Amino acid sequence: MKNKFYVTTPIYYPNDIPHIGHAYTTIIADVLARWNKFKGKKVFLLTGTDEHGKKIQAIAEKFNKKPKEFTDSLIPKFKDAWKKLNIDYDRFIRTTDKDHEKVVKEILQKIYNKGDIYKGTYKGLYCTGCEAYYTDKDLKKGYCPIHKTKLEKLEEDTYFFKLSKYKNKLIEFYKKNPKFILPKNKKKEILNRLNKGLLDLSISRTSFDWGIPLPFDKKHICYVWFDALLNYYTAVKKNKEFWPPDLQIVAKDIMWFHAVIWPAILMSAEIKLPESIFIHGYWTINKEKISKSRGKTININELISIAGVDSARYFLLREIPFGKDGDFSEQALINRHNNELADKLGNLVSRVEGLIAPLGVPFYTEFYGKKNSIEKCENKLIKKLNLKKIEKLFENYELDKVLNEIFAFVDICNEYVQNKKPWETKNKKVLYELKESILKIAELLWPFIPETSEKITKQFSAKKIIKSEVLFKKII
Ligand code: ME8
Repeated sequence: MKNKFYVTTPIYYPNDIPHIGHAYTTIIADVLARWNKFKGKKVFLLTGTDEHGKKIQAIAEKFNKKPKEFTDSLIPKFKDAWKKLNIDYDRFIRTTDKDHEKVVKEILQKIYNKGDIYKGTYKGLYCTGCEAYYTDKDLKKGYCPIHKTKLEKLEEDTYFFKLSKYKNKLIEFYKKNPKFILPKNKKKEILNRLNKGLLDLSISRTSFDWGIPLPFDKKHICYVWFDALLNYYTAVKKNKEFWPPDLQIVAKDIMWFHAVIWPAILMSAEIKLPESIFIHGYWTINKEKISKSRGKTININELISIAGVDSARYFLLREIPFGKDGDFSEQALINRHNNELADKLGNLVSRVEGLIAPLGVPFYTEFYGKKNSIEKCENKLIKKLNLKKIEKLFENYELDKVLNEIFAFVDICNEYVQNKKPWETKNKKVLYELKESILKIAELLWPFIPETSEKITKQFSAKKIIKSEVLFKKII
């Protein structure tokens, strides 16, 4: 089935409530899902939580709870956040879901049977924050390159997945599928690291028990990343027509797992690989890494309380080019809310509404009521909208540029009102052109700001347009 779009977010660790970083990835997925839905495709949007492993076990212990009891208490926070942000997901998967456990065991057994898993011992440095082993050369000044924390020396019996066997196959795959790792600079980074060598991957633990036991050796618990990555496969196992994922969105912190380990597991399990892994940048807050312990974090309720849901969605996608890092500040969000959503879009809608409202139903009848009346009426204004360009930008996931393009057209419409002065000329044709253009703008903005878009569409498709409340109140 080509007419489908399967898009995924990472499954987040429910060790805390979600923040703007998680919101960013999830909103991108939602925007692209909505766009593809609008284009008539069958869409599946997956998100969820990654609940096994040492990190979750440790935090649950801190709260005197069983791991599952602890994660159960956090799941509503994620679901509530996505609901408030209007994320229209098709499944919220939890790695503790029964069907997922079954899939993980099946795949492990399959790979084991074909000889891609063997037993050995592992000595190494482990970061629980990353749930990953590091070698000396990965470290930054002796500390974890991501968390900047000290690493634990671990030595344990473990099963290894023959990851090294797939090094050349992966390189070959990237060459044949230039869109597999996006953007290009990230592909370069991955290739550089891959060319330095690829070690086999330790995929089981015996030092704790919170996870899925290996089907061929129950004393061993499956490594959390091996378990987690397979969620993307579990989620659509019953809707096979969606496989493989068309787009998997992650940030650079976990690109290695998604661009190297994940496709190698799929190659070993003889499952078709995803089309594209898109690696986006990192948000900082006032130039600092998001960190709860240092008070540098913004949760979803705080984000929405600044200027509303649509302004938050708009800001996150508009502020930074897709793939680049960005800095979050409340003032920057307020500026975009005031200067772009209120002054440009809100102003256009309210002016045109105000001009059409006094005309009542006769305006509608003139342009829409009679047979063929619309065809007779050429819309010169709407022709200035470059739809082809917008489609192309959507295809390349350049969402900030899509918004740029739509807002350039909003500017054109505002200038049109200014220049044509329909309040003086009483030219209804101009109003018709504006009305149709506004409906088109609303349609194109639906993936980004669905609530506002639906309000505009409802208002401007009515037979009798009436003056309604302002869409975006300015924040002073
Ligand atoms: O890594 N800027 O979960 P996680 C942008 N469970 N995006 C950010 C961000 C930031 N500052 N902080 C987080 C895990 N993200 C694993 C994933 S998938 C099989 C397992 C987003 O809760 C971004 O998408 O640490 C990043 O990749 C993800 O949250 C990490 O979420």
